[in-house]
This record gives sequence, C-alpha cells and structure tokens, in this order.
Amino acid sequence: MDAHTDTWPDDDPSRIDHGTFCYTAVREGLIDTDRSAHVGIRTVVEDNLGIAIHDAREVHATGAEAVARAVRERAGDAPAYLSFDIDGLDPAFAPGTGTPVCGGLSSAQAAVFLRELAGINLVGGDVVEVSPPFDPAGITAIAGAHVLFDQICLWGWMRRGNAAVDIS
Ligand SMILES: [Mn+2]
Repeated sequence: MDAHTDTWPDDDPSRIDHGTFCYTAVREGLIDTDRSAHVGIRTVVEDNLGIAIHDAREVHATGAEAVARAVRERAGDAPAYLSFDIDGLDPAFAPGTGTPVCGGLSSAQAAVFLRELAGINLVGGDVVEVSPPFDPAGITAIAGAHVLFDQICLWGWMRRGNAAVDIS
C-alpha cells in the first residue's frame, strides 16, 4: 500500500532509500513479482517490474473490497509480506508523512481493504513513513496504529486456523 511504487532505480546503485528499495528487492530476487501488487498508487512509474498496480483511482471506482480480493487471489497461498506506507492514505487522513499525494484512500477504505485480505498467508508486515513532526494533531499516528492492529489481526487469523479473531 503506497502512493508510490518505490520501484525507481537510484542514480547510485549502492544506495537503498525509501523510493528505491522495491527496485533493489526485485533485482535481488526477494520479491515474487507474479504474486505481488501495489495498491493506492498515485504517481507515475514507467516500469513496475512485473508487480501489479491497483491505483487509488481503481480503489475509488471499484471499491476496496474488490481490489483486496484481486490482491488475495494474486498472492494465493504464498508467504506474504504486507508493507503499508501511510501515504497510501489521503493526506486528509494521514497528513503526517514526508511525501503526501492527494487522492488516496480513506481510513475506512483501508480498513475494508485490510479486513478483506483475511485468509492471506501473512508472515510479516510493517507501517512506514509516519512522521511525528508533520503530525501535530496525531491523526496519522491514529491511522498507523489502526493499520498495524488490523495487520496483527490478519496474522492471528491465519495462526488460529481461520477462526474468528478474539480482539477483546
Ligand atoms: Mn510512499
């Protein structure tokens, strides 16, 4: 989940940063591109290295549920890592980040998306790019905490044999 694909090559091949890590990971064979997807994209990329793109416009047009189903089907039963860049959300819901882009998902759309991934073989995940100095009202921190909570529930869902997750 991201406004950006982070699949851009760096001028300096020895450097890995927040806009190039995906490029390096694909090049090193760490990502199975046939089973991977980017969601929420609002920036131009000429070559996404074989990773599917479900841009934010598609999420708004077809719904977070439909996009989540497509991602789940693409991932199949492969071990999945879910990286959630908070700038996948619209700046209205996550203003505290370094490279905000308008037109992103709402917190509600993100919740639907994440919960509809239930059943995915999640083995790891993250929430990145929350920047407290840009987040004086704490809106972004709240969004990030909820995203991580939903990821933990997804993980628990698998570990408990798809039984309902007790969040009490
Ligand atoms: Mn980003």
